[in-house]
Amino acid sequence: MQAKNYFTDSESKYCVYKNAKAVIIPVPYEKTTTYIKGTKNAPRAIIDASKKLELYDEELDAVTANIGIATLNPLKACQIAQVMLNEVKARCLSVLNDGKFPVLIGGEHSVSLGFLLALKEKYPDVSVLHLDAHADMRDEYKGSRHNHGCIMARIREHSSAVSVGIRSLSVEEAKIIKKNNYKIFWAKDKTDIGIWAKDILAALGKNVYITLDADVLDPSVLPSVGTPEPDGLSWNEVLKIVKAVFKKKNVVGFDVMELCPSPFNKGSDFITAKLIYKMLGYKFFITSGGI
Ligand SMILES: [Mn+2]
Repeated sequence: MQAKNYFTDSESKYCVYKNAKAVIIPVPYEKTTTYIKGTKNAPRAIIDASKKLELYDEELDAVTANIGIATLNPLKACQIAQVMLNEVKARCLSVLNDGKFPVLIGGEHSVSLGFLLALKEKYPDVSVLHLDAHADMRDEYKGSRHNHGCIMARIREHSSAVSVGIRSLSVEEAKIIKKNNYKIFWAKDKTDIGIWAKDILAALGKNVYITLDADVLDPSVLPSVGTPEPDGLSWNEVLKIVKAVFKKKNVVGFDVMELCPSPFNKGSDFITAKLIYKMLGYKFFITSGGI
């Protein structure tokens, strides 16, 4: 199950599954993307780029890799959504049952439902922090309820969720959000990120799953995504939000989805790898205190 090609280029003793506190679960699944294709290549690109990361984190004064970060073999992509979801759920659950912290890397966003269902077995009250340019609230899209544009509609059937950075949606999605009074932090309303972070914390429960679509970041920071949208969050804004959540909540798992690697912008792969590494650092090296 453990991959030979693993996240970071840390000494191999830290990457052995039995010693690892965190486990990377690569899911190179892509079936329903609609604009630029290629997110199935993201897990490989992220892992390749991660080997060039500096392992010392100057913000945390720590070498995050020393917690032990194992990497599983990429999940075999199957084109039947329900089978894929079941496999993602089973793999995430086995990592959770081993007492380790799961990090899923996609692949398209639709498989996050399998991760949520695994987390719910352990943490029935888990709430979801969703960072994304898109609302992803279509009940069905292009004939499938498991289209990547439906993921938050599926997730909200099981858990409460807070969506942050949203700046692209259909009129039907806007109606659903208004009707149900869903908590959305619109990109257009972003002013003071510290105030946002406090409001986001207030809207989340104790146990939190973070699902992050790479397109939440502004395309000037991270252009290689399938459906880029202007006026996204900066690197620092995303870090400030997730840091506050890691500090104040029990984050029980996270995913980073929808990077769409481009041969013309390898930097996006590296920045995504660094984001994952920063989030792992926050999980294991920051303690509760003020924000
Ligand atoms: Mn998106």
